[in-house]
Amino acid sequence: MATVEKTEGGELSRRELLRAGTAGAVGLATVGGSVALVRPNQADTQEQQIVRGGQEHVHAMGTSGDIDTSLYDPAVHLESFDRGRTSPLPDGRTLREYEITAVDRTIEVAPGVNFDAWTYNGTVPGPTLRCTEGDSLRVNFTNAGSHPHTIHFHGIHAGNMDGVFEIVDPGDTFRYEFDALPAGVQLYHCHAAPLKRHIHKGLYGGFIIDPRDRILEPARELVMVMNGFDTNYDGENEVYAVNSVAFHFQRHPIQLRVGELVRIYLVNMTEFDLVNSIHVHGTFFKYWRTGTRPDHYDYTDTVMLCQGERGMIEMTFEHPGRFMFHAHQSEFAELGWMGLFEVHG
Ligand SMILES: [Cu+2]
Repeated sequence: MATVEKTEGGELSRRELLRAGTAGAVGLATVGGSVALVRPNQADTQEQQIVRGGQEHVHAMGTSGDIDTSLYDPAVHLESFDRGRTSPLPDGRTLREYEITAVDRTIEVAPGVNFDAWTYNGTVPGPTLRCTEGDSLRVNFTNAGSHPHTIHFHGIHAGNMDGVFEIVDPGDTFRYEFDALPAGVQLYHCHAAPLKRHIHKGLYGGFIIDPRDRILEPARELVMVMNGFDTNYDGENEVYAVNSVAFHFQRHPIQLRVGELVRIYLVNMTEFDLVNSIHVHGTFFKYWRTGTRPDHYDYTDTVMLCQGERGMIEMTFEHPGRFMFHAHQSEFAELGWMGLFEVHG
């Protein structure tokens, strides 16, 4: 059994986590006792991060135990879409109304690893908003958090609906109104300064605008938001994941059938690292960058996305078995960005 070293002051760095990995424990597993992760400035006790240790079994790669999924389940987020409250408009279009509240919440980013997040509606990522191209959207935003926030939507809209200059202070509200344009895989995130911190704390989510004039083939639809967490506030991520929880889809493989069409809405919200990536084993996929041009796709098994970049994947598996999907940056994979498809014949 490997042990995880601590630096002076009790911090556990990402490099140490990786070194622990190469010694046999890999990734985020902690062995025996408890290891406190605290930011360099220990005066800010609100943001102390604690790793609860314990006498836990260590796997070859991954984490031991499981998270409490009663507050947030990455597998539920994977297939959940918030389509808002709809009502018809006189011009024949649809009005779609969403309620978004920013709240501070401690989330579990790996079994026993807590992170003091800032969230939209209590989860990281926030809800995946979904609408149809041309819909009239109304987003009622309440800031119930401890810091000023906004919602900045990627899309085509008026300057005063851009969620940059209209800072919403704690206790205040703001209504964003704009039309859903253009069709594709979009995203939203807080745009209050310092931007890097507000995004990294968890204020982001997927925003899917379905095309109006063409129906996508029926498919198993999955939302994967690639993200990372700087649990000791040293300016780099200690934990990587899709949908926030390290190795979650390795512990709980995504169940598929041979020949089943799978469509992944992929969004990269990783801070601190310029690019992230996804590699799928055992098959190749079509990839539409931003999902905006149906006539233009790549056929590959690996794509890389810059911060804020997103796209749409479609694929099927021709063979049954267990197939990994993960960042092709091996370091990210070993720190949690690793999952499995379990394909049944
Ligand atoms: Cu913010």
